[in-house]
Amino acid sequence: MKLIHLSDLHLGKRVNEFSMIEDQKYILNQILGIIDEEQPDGILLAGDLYDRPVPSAEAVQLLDSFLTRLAKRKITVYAISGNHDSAERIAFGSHIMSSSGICMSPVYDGKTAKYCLMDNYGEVWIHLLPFIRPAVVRHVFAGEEGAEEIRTYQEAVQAAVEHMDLDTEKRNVLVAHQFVVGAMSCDSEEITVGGIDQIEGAVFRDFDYVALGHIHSPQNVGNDRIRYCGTPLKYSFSEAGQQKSVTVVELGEKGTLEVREIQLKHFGI
Ligand SMILES: [Mn+2]
Repeated sequence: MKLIHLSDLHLGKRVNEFSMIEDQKYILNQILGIIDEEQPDGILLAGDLYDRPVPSAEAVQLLDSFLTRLAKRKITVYAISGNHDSAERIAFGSHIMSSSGICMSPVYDGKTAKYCLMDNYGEVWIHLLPFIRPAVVRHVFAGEEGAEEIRTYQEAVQAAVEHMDLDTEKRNVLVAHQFVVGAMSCDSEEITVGGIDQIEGAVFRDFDYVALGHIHSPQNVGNDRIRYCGTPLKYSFSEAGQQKSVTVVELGEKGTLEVREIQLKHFGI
Protein backbone atom coordinates (compact mmCIF):
# COMPACT_ATOMS: atom_id res chain seq x y z
CA MET A 1 0.00 0.00 0.00
CA LYS A 2 1.67 3.19 -1.15
CA LEU A 3 0.56 6.56 0.22
CA ILE A 4 1.91 10.04 -0.42
CA HIS A 5 1.88 12.26 2.66
CA LEU A 6 1.54 16.03 2.20
CA SER A 7 0.58 18.81 4.59
CA ASP A 8 0.57 22.55 5.21
CA LEU A 9 -0.02 23.78 1.68
CA HIS A 10 -1.15 27.13 3.14
CA LEU A 11 -2.71 28.06 -0.20
CA GLY A 12 -3.24 31.80 -0.49
CA LYS A 13 -0.35 32.62 1.84
CA ARG A 14 1.25 36.01 1.54
CA VAL A 15 4.77 36.57 2.84
CA ASN A 16 5.61 40.23 3.55
CA GLU A 17 2.54 41.18 1.46
CA PHE A 18 3.72 39.19 -1.56
CA SER A 19 1.35 36.55 -2.86
CA MET A 20 2.91 33.08 -3.10
CA ILE A 21 0.20 31.76 -5.42
CA GLU A 22 2.53 31.34 -8.43
CA ASP A 23 5.05 29.38 -6.32
CA GLN A 24 2.16 27.30 -4.99
CA LYS A 25 0.90 26.51 -8.52
CA TYR A 26 4.44 25.56 -9.53
CA ILE A 27 4.99 23.25 -6.57
CA LEU A 28 1.58 21.54 -6.91
CA ASN A 29 2.41 20.82 -10.57
CA GLN A 30 5.69 19.30 -9.47
CA ILE A 31 3.88 17.22 -6.83
CA LEU A 32 1.45 15.98 -9.51
CA GLY A 33 4.49 14.89 -11.56
CA ILE A 34 5.78 12.93 -8.56
CA ILE A 35 2.33 11.38 -8.07
CA ASP A 36 2.29 10.31 -11.74
CA GLU A 37 5.66 8.65 -11.32
CA GLU A 38 4.95 6.99 -7.98
CA GLN A 39 1.37 5.88 -8.69
CA PRO A 40 0.29 5.86 -5.02
CA ASP A 41 -2.94 4.26 -3.78
CA GLY A 42 -3.88 7.45 -1.94
CA ILE A 43 -2.83 10.96 -0.94
CA LEU A 44 -2.85 12.03 2.71
CA LEU A 45 -3.29 15.79 3.14
CA ALA A 46 -2.67 16.57 6.80
CA GLY A 47 -4.24 19.98 7.30
CA ASP A 48 -3.64 23.67 6.67
CA LEU A 49 -4.89 23.32 3.13
CA TYR A 50 -5.41 27.06 3.19
CA ASP A 51 -3.55 29.79 5.02
CA ARG A 52 -6.68 31.42 6.41
CA PRO A 53 -10.16 30.33 7.59
CA VAL A 54 -11.64 32.49 4.82
CA PRO A 55 -9.30 31.80 1.90
CA SER A 56 -8.92 34.04 -1.16
CA ALA A 57 -10.78 33.13 -4.36
CA GLU A 58 -7.49 32.24 -6.09
CA ALA A 59 -6.54 29.90 -3.21
CA VAL A 60 -9.91 28.12 -3.48
CA GLN A 61 -9.46 27.83 -7.26
CA LEU A 62 -5.99 26.36 -6.84
CA LEU A 63 -7.12 23.69 -4.36
CA ASP A 64 -10.12 22.92 -6.57
CA SER A 65 -7.88 22.41 -9.58
CA PHE A 66 -5.40 20.22 -7.61
CA LEU A 67 -8.21 18.00 -6.24
CA THR A 68 -9.90 17.79 -9.64
CA ARG A 69 -6.67 16.68 -11.29
CA LEU A 70 -6.22 13.99 -8.62
CA ALA A 71 -9.84 12.83 -8.99
CA LYS A 72 -9.32 12.53 -12.78
CA ARG A 73 -6.35 10.26 -12.08
CA LYS A 74 -8.62 8.15 -9.82
CA ILE A 75 -6.29 8.71 -6.87
CA THR A 76 -8.18 8.98 -3.59
CA VAL A 77 -7.41 11.97 -1.38
CA TYR A 78 -7.78 11.89 2.41
CA ALA A 79 -7.70 15.46 3.72
CA ILE A 80 -8.26 17.08 7.11
CA SER A 81 -8.60 20.66 8.29
CA GLY A 82 -5.71 22.26 10.19
CA ASN A 83 -5.59 25.11 12.68
CA HIS A 84 -5.41 27.65 9.84
CA ASP A 85 -8.50 26.23 8.09
CA SER A 86 -12.16 26.62 8.90
CA ALA A 87 -13.29 23.07 9.78
CA GLU A 88 -16.79 23.91 8.48
CA ARG A 89 -15.60 25.25 5.12
CA ILE A 90 -13.27 22.26 4.57
CA ALA A 91 -16.20 19.94 5.43
CA PHE A 92 -18.51 21.61 2.90
CA GLY A 93 -19.62 19.12 0.25
CA SER A 94 -17.60 16.33 1.86
CA HIS A 95 -20.32 13.67 1.60
CA ILE A 96 -20.87 14.20 -2.09
CA MET A 97 -17.15 14.63 -2.83
CA SER A 98 -16.23 11.36 -1.12
CA SER A 99 -18.12 9.54 -3.86
CA SER A 100 -15.54 10.99 -6.29
CA GLY A 101 -12.64 9.88 -4.11
CA ILE A 102 -12.03 13.23 -2.40
CA CYS A 103 -12.50 12.53 1.32
CA MET A 104 -12.45 15.71 3.43
CA SER A 105 -12.75 15.55 7.22
CA PRO A 106 -16.20 16.40 8.60
CA VAL A 107 -16.41 18.86 11.52
CA TYR A 108 -15.35 16.90 14.62
CA ASP A 109 -18.43 15.56 16.42
CA GLY A 110 -16.88 12.76 18.47
CA LYS A 111 -16.72 10.29 15.62
CA THR A 112 -13.64 10.08 13.42
CA ALA A 113 -14.28 9.42 9.74
CA LYS A 114 -12.52 6.29 8.46
CA TYR A 115 -12.03 4.75 5.05
CA CYS A 116 -10.89 1.29 4.03
CA LEU A 117 -8.28 0.47 1.40
CA MET A 118 -7.33 -3.08 0.41
CA ASP A 119 -4.14 -4.70 -0.79
CA ASN A 120 -2.70 -8.22 -0.82
CA TYR A 121 -2.15 -8.07 2.95
CA GLY A 122 -5.75 -7.08 3.67
CA GLU A 123 -7.37 -3.91 4.97
CA VAL A 124 -5.75 -0.56 5.67
CA TRP A 125 -7.96 1.89 7.56
CA ILE A 126 -7.38 5.61 7.07
CA HIS A 127 -8.70 7.69 9.98
CA LEU A 128 -9.25 11.42 9.49
CA LEU A 129 -8.87 13.48 12.66
CA PRO A 130 -9.21 17.21 11.91
CA PHE A 131 -7.28 19.67 14.12
CA ILE A 132 -9.04 19.65 17.50
CA ARG A 133 -8.94 21.96 20.51
CA PRO A 134 -9.75 20.88 24.09
CA ALA A 135 -12.89 23.07 24.30
CA VAL A 136 -14.41 21.38 21.25
CA VAL A 137 -13.71 17.88 22.53
CA ARG A 138 -15.04 18.74 26.02
CA HIS A 139 -18.26 20.01 24.43
CA VAL A 140 -18.65 17.01 22.10
CA PHE A 141 -18.32 14.50 24.94
CA ALA A 142 -20.28 16.56 27.51
CA GLY A 143 -22.24 14.25 29.80
CA GLU A 144 -19.72 11.41 29.49
CA GLU A 145 -17.61 10.49 32.49
CA GLY A 146 -14.40 12.53 32.60
CA ALA A 147 -15.43 14.88 29.79
CA GLU A 148 -15.45 17.93 32.10
CA GLU A 149 -11.79 17.25 32.91
CA ILE A 150 -10.63 17.61 29.29
CA ARG A 151 -8.47 20.73 29.61
CA THR A 152 -5.30 20.07 27.65
CA TYR A 153 -4.54 19.12 24.05
CA GLN A 154 -3.09 15.89 25.39
CA GLU A 155 -6.42 15.01 27.06
CA ALA A 156 -8.39 16.09 24.00
CA VAL A 157 -6.45 13.93 21.53
CA GLN A 158 -6.41 11.06 24.03
CA ALA A 159 -10.23 11.22 24.29
CA ALA A 160 -10.61 11.42 20.50
CA VAL A 161 -8.36 8.37 20.01
CA GLU A 162 -10.19 6.41 22.73
CA HIS A 163 -13.49 7.08 20.93
CA MET A 164 -12.19 5.83 17.59
CA ASP A 165 -13.38 2.59 16.18
CA LEU A 166 -9.99 0.84 15.82
CA ASP A 167 -9.30 -2.77 14.97
CA THR A 168 -5.66 -3.13 15.99
CA GLU A 169 -5.36 -6.47 14.22
CA LYS A 170 -5.65 -4.51 10.99
CA ARG A 171 -3.33 -1.79 9.68
CA ASN A 172 -4.37 1.72 10.72
CA VAL A 173 -3.17 5.08 9.41
CA LEU A 174 -4.08 8.31 11.17
CA VAL A 175 -4.10 11.71 9.45
CA ALA A 176 -3.83 14.43 12.13
CA HIS A 177 -2.74 18.02 12.69
CA GLN A 178 -1.33 18.47 16.19
CA PHE A 179 1.97 19.36 17.86
CA VAL A 180 3.72 16.20 19.10
CA VAL A 181 6.32 16.65 21.86
CA GLY A 182 9.87 16.52 20.55
CA ALA A 183 9.11 17.96 17.11
CA MET A 184 11.33 20.86 16.03
CA SER A 185 9.33 23.88 14.95
CA CYS A 186 10.30 26.84 12.76
CA ASP A 187 8.78 30.37 12.59
CA SER A 188 5.76 29.87 10.34
CA GLU A 189 3.49 27.49 12.25
CA GLU A 190 1.70 29.75 14.75
CA ILE A 191 2.08 27.33 17.61
CA THR A 192 0.97 28.24 21.11
CA VAL A 193 3.63 29.79 23.32
CA GLY A 194 4.38 27.76 26.43
CA GLY A 195 3.82 24.39 24.82
CA ILE A 196 0.25 23.81 26.08
CA ASP A 197 -0.72 22.52 22.63
CA GLN A 198 1.78 19.66 22.79
CA ILE A 199 0.79 16.02 22.98
CA GLU A 200 2.81 12.87 23.66
CA GLY A 201 3.48 10.59 20.70
CA ALA A 202 2.45 7.66 22.92
CA VAL A 203 -1.26 8.49 22.28
CA PHE A 204 -0.68 7.18 18.78
CA ARG A 205 0.72 3.80 19.84
CA ASP A 206 -2.02 1.80 18.08
CA PHE A 207 -1.39 3.28 14.63
CA ASP A 208 0.89 1.81 12.00
CA TYR A 209 1.56 5.27 10.56
CA VAL A 210 0.61 8.77 11.71
CA ALA A 211 0.66 11.33 8.89
CA LEU A 212 1.04 14.64 10.68
CA GLY A 213 0.71 18.23 9.65
CA HIS A 214 1.32 21.44 11.64
CA ILE A 215 5.11 21.50 12.01
CA HIS A 216 6.71 22.81 8.85
CA SER A 217 10.06 20.97 8.82
CA PRO A 218 10.04 17.37 7.60
CA GLN A 219 10.89 15.01 10.47
CA ASN A 220 10.10 11.79 12.28
CA VAL A 221 9.03 12.16 15.89
CA GLY A 222 10.69 9.41 17.89
CA ASN A 223 10.42 6.83 15.12
CA ASP A 224 9.35 6.65 11.49
CA ARG A 225 5.76 5.68 12.35
CA ILE A 226 5.03 9.23 13.50
CA ARG A 227 6.04 11.81 10.96
CA TYR A 228 5.68 15.40 9.80
CA CYS A 229 6.18 15.64 6.04
CA GLY A 230 6.66 19.45 6.28
CA THR A 231 5.47 22.21 3.97
CA PRO A 232 6.16 21.97 0.25
CA LEU A 233 7.45 25.58 0.25
CA LYS A 234 9.57 27.68 2.60
CA TYR A 235 7.23 29.91 4.54
CA SER A 236 9.65 31.71 6.88
CA PHE A 237 13.28 32.84 6.98
CA SER A 238 14.02 30.12 9.53
CA GLU A 239 13.31 27.57 6.76
CA ALA A 240 15.81 29.10 4.30
CA GLY A 241 18.29 26.25 4.62
CA GLN A 242 15.71 23.46 4.59
CA GLN A 243 15.23 20.94 1.83
CA LYS A 244 11.48 20.55 1.32
CA SER A 245 10.12 17.20 0.24
CA VAL A 246 7.20 14.88 -0.26
CA THR A 247 6.96 11.78 1.96
CA VAL A 248 6.21 8.39 0.41
CA VAL A 249 4.95 5.74 2.81
CA GLU A 250 4.73 2.07 1.92
CA LEU A 251 2.90 -0.31 4.24
CA GLY A 252 3.64 -3.97 3.80
CA GLU A 253 2.16 -6.62 6.02
CA LYS A 254 1.15 -5.46 9.52
CA GLY A 255 4.26 -4.20 11.34
CA THR A 256 6.32 -3.36 8.26
CA LEU A 257 6.76 0.17 6.99
CA GLU A 258 9.03 1.97 4.57
CA VAL A 259 9.24 5.74 4.51
CA ARG A 260 11.23 7.84 2.04
CA GLU A 261 11.45 11.45 0.95
CA ILE A 262 11.37 12.85 -2.56
CA GLN A 263 13.00 16.26 -2.74
CA LEU A 264 11.16 19.23 -4.20
CA LYS A 265 12.92 21.76 -6.40
CA HIS A 266 12.07 25.37 -5.88
CA PHE A 267 11.53 27.92 -8.49
CA GLY A 268 14.07 30.65 -8.58
CA ILE A 269 16.11 29.07 -5.77
MN1 LIG B 1 0.68 24.94 9.02
